[in-house]
Amino acid sequence: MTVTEQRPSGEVGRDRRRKEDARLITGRTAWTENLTLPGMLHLAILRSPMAHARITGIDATAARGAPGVVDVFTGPDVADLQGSMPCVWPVTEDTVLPAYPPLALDEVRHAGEPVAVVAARSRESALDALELIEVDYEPLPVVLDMEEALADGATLVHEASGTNKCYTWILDSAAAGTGADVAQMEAEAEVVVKRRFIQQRLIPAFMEPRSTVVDPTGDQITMWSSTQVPHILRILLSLGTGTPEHKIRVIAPDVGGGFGGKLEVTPEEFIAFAAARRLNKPVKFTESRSEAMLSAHHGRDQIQDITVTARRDGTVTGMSAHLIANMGAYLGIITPGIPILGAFMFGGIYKFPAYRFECTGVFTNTTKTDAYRGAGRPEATFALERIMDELAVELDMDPLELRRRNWINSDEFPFTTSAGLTYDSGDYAKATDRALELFGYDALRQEQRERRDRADSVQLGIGVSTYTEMCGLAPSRVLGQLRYAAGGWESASVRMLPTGKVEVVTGTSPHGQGHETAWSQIVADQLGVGFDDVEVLHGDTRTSHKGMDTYGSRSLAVGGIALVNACRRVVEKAMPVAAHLLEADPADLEFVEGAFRVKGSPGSATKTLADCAFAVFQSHDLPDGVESNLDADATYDPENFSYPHGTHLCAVEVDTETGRVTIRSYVAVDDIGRVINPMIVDGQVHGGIAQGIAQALFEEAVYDEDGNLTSGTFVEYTIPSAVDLPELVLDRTETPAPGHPLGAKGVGEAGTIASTPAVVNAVVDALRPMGIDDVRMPCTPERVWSTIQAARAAA
Ligand code: MCN
Repeated sequence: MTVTEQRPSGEVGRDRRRKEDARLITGRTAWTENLTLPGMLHLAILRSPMAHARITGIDATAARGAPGVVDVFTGPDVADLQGSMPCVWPVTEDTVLPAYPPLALDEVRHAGEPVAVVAARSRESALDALELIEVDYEPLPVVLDMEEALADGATLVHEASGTNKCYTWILDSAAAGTGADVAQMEAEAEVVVKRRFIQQRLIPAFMEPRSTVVDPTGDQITMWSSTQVPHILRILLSLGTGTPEHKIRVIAPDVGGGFGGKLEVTPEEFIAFAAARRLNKPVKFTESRSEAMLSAHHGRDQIQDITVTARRDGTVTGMSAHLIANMGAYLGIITPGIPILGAFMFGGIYKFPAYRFECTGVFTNTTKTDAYRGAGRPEATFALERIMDELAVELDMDPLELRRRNWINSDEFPFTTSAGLTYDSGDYAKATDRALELFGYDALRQEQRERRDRADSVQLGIGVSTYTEMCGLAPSRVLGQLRYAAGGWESASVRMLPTGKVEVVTGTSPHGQGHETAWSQIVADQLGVGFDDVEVLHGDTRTSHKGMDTYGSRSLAVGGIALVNACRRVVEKAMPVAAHLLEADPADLEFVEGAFRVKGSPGSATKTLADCAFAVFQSHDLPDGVESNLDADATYDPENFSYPHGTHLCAVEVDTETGRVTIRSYVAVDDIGRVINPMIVDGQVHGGIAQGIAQALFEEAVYDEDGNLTSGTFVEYTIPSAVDLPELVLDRTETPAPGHPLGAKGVGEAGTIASTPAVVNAVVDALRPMGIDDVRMPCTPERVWSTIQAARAAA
């Protein structure tokens, strides 16, 4: 039998409006917050107003007597029930893993930490009663600055650990045997450029705040949660609370965005789980926007000391990245691992013969950090692309020329970098040439010269970012080497219904990415069924117990292959049935254009999968050994990551009198291999770029000196709206991924990773004649203006 690549209906590669959007956009769906169960109680959480304090007393008498209140409890009240928050990525053998009780026991370590819970008949009653709880805090000194936290004698976030250092993780190409020695390169270098970059702290501002409903009254305890990771949540709830796994069912209904912020197993979920078991009643907890900003994990927050070495002719010889990464007060499920995801990317698309990365994770009295779109890779790409521009200035070269001289050429793949990754494919020149064509690079440079010559108060800057990234998280073997506790495989099940319709159960857990649509397109082509004949089921551990969920732009690169493989198994299973129906030998059949026929005989009788599905349903007359169903499962674990790449170009106008930055044009040419749904991909790139621009120009989480979050609402924490964003010009080149049956690479984070350095490089480029060689993010008008004033004062 021959199963060739199937594209009979040409669904793959076609713009398809997203199936799920009608219900998502109109809100006619079961968001967790919409769920109401009989007898359900509402929870409200009292949070610490202090960044560091001992709890010396809690008096909840008045709250307990308040109208509608059923229960008030604190950490010690549920010490046996609440379990401990897990971290599944201790990156070194000696990573410090402090105890992390969901509800504080006797000390709070960041503002917003949960201290007490009210369960009441309505949310309003629960919130009102919170105000009646008296907590005595004995303030303790706070440590917020990462370098201060690492200094001798620093205030300790966790006294019992004896240190604020969480870990130090090193990747050295000389030691690993993947490249030369950076120290030697630095000693011999003709040019050395060093820079410190600050990755400010960001808040993943998902549209739907987190919400959890727990029903303990059935055979299983059922939790609905607005999460990216229902499968991971189930196993960690089980391990964290000692509840048998088969007695827990987790459902992620439609989820209103996550951006990494819901790649978490949260104290609030554990608290709701404990409350439901304590009260033996269904409970609901939905956070307010302020709670989300204060206590859902934050992202980025690194100090990056970068050194690049080169020869005068522009050949780079070494890259070293020395990081301090803020963990916050506690560890989320993968907090220590976030910088490590970037560790392999500081060399980007360039041939650095020597490479060294060192990161120290540090505890401070702040909200914990964890994944935020790109997780480690935007930070790495930013530092690399910024310092490539600084090196170009040092060498008096055009920044694009420097990149061209050093990038991996298309005939050099597969290419193993000095960081130890093997990039499978790419064509950096092609993407860059296309971007330049769309951007009008030469004309913009000309205009820039003219504005500089006439000392125009509005200067033009041009920013370049040529990137690659490792996504498609998997492979399990590599994750294991990095001490990540779980695997990276993904699963898919295809159920052929008797009438030829198809149900797909995927282990991915979409929260805005449109998997129902893209998976339907893949299945339609693989099985020769209609796009509308496919139903995609996800996010319920009762329907699918096998899944690793959605993050790290992994769903298509890993889950998509599992799906293709499952479809192929369906076809293989149907082959003897079709042969029987066609009265042919199975060895003589082929499956093309969605139907079985005798090989090489177009126009002859055919049987579709629907014919076969009905025949097995009847099972009146099947050959011996043929099962009465065509269902198939597949689990896939790739050998390698997925490596999308591209070139983003940005032109900004900077008003040197006011500091205002306006993006004049933005071109992104991405290469994500073959595209399943161009419309979805454009949406992913748009959203991704918006978030990258947001880091460059708008967003920053700020704490005051006492550890209060002063950017805790959208008034102080500025997320850009559509009017703040430029018209984006998008295009793609297509270098198929060799290891993927459809040739596809991931796209979910690419826009975010590429865009931040493109924008900041443009801002710095505009101000370069003033002697400015860096502007700290976000480049707000105030910060740009202050930088200009400082430069003028120094001149
Ligand atoms: N796709 C495609 N062709 C390709 C690559 C992808 O058609 N060559 C499609 C896929 O079929 C899928 C979508 O693009 O529908 C994204 O695919 P993929 O790159 O596999 O990423 P994931 O589905 O694993 O999504 C995770 C990624 C991440 S890590 C973040 S963060 C993020 C993102 O997706 N968060 C999002 N996009 C988001 N989009 C929305 N609306 N909301 C979020 O929270």
